[in-house]
Amino acid sequence: MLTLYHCDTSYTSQIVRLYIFEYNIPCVFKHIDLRKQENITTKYREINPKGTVPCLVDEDKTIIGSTDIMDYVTKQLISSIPTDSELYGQIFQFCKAFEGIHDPYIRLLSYTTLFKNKIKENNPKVERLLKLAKQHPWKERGKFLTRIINSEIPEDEIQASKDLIKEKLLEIDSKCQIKKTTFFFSDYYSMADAAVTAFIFRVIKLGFDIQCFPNLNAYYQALTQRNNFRQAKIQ
Ligand SMILES: N[C@@H](CCC(=O)N[C@@H](CS)C(=O)NCC(=O)O)C(=O)O
Repeated sequence: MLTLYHCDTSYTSQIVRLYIFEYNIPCVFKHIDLRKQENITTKYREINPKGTVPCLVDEDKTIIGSTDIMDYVTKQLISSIPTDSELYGQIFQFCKAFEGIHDPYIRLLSYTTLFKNKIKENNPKVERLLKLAKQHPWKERGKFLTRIINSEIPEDEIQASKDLIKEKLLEIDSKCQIKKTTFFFSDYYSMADAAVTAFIFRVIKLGFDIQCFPNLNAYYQALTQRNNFRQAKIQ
């Protein structure tokens, strides 16, 4: 049986949850609360030394990272998807590159707008929070969290993230306009559909208006009507 370590509000966990529910993959879900820094406890670091979610465990195998997890699940359990095709390779590459939008752009905006106060509510002592950030097994992440806690993110960095996300929305809208397939790349629901759905959900939460991207909007609305969107409890 697969075990997915995830967090309810984590964007990359949401991608994997969408995919797992779309294909009814039998899986045990274990919640790691990022607001309480459960991801950097010794216990969780024994599972994933990087201290991130999502992380999939299948008996003696551990897979870290949303695209690699979906790739693993597809190859092990979804026989209807031809994983040796050129199309599958393109989908995989798209999702890998898309991870680079999350980190740093989506992450920076999520922390500066949505999560900062939530983390502080769960950890009222700033000193303790800074200590935890220092203990982060991924040094760069720890430094990033320290900058967030100390409100050290300059406005131009925030603006650059917003500009990059607008560019991505435009690209997705253009692709939705010209595509001849049911889904983003293919006539089957692929990991790219999961990644793009979670991305659009998050950017709406971050205050972006998607009404000015009509093709993207129509594609997104259709995806939110699917059962997996409800089951994956995207929030
Ligand atoms: N590229 C990875 C990113 C994983 C990642 O950064 N996850 C975030 C949540 S969305 C996390 O674990 N953050 C906790 C931390 O870095 O302390 C993926 O796609 O899975």
